[in-house]
Amino acid sequence: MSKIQQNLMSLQSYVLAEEREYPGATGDFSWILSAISLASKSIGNKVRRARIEDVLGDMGDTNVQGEQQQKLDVLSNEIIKACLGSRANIGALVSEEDETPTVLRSHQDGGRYAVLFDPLDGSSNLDVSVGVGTIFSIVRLGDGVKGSPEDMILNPASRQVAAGYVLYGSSSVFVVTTGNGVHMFVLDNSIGSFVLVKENLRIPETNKIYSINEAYADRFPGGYRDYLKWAHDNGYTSRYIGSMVADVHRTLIKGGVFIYPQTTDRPEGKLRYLYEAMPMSMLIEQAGGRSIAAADTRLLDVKPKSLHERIPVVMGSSEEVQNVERFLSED
Ligand code: P6P
Repeated sequence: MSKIQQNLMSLQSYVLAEEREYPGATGDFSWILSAISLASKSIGNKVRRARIEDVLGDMGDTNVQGEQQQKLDVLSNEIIKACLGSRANIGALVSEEDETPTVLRSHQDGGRYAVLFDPLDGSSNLDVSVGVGTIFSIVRLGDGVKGSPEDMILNPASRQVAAGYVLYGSSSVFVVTTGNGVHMFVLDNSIGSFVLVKENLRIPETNKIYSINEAYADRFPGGYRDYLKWAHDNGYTSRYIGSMVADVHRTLIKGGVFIYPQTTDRPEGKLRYLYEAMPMSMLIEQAGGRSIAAADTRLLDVKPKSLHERIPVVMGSSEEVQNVERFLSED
């Protein structure tokens, strides 16, 4: 791959080149990722022109999460579903914005994958131009699994086979893994393509940065409070943007730990398992980091029980996650 790497390598050609290394590969991933890439270019444009096209602000409606829907949440959701809907190997779409899955085709009719996504994570930050993003997970539906799309997606035979996000920040950054390392692409607007900027990205083993909303500290379980006290006494710095994609991207690039714990008023935590924590955990692990939901509990080992369930998150550099875990296990 290193020879190819020296040339201009687009996301599409990279995934196709990677698939050619697997004789049995069917091109499924490139077909789905190209739809996500197309959708993200369109969403990125909307985000950048939000103030000009007056699509900021809320819809005056709430989503299944009970959260105020932003106009761009709805717009982004429609864009992704329109782009993915035409891919013949997708059986179902699960969106943070929709209570039930969008069923496209049965397993028998070729629907071998489900795509789970948060169309515009962090959208409440849009009106202050903070980085927001799209998070996605590609789940291969278990062969022969029967039942509703929810049953099929939650069936243990179904498994996450690819994950990624697009961060609409100072540039549009597409970070993806298909289980063979983490690769980063940046949108080159002059050619309209995501071009490879980093192959096999590795998260730094350690860095004294923690990312958590300390305003809720009084409501965290004691182990988190003890960890924060230790971090304060050991020269850590705090970085918190309040947009998961931006906070996790910084953690992936610079190292450190991103934490969203359970609290007394949110006993399961705030972040959604299937289309936020699960894809981000696959990326962090593929980059050499760790992701846990509690002490001695690898997040990806937690069996999801419902599509919109929430889960506590501690993810980042392996050493930094271990520092948090030490205090959680004493809890
Ligand atoms: P808080 C954005 O609303 C989001 O879902 C994530 O992107 C982000 O990490 C989290 O919520 C921020 O939550 O409670 O700190 O505002």
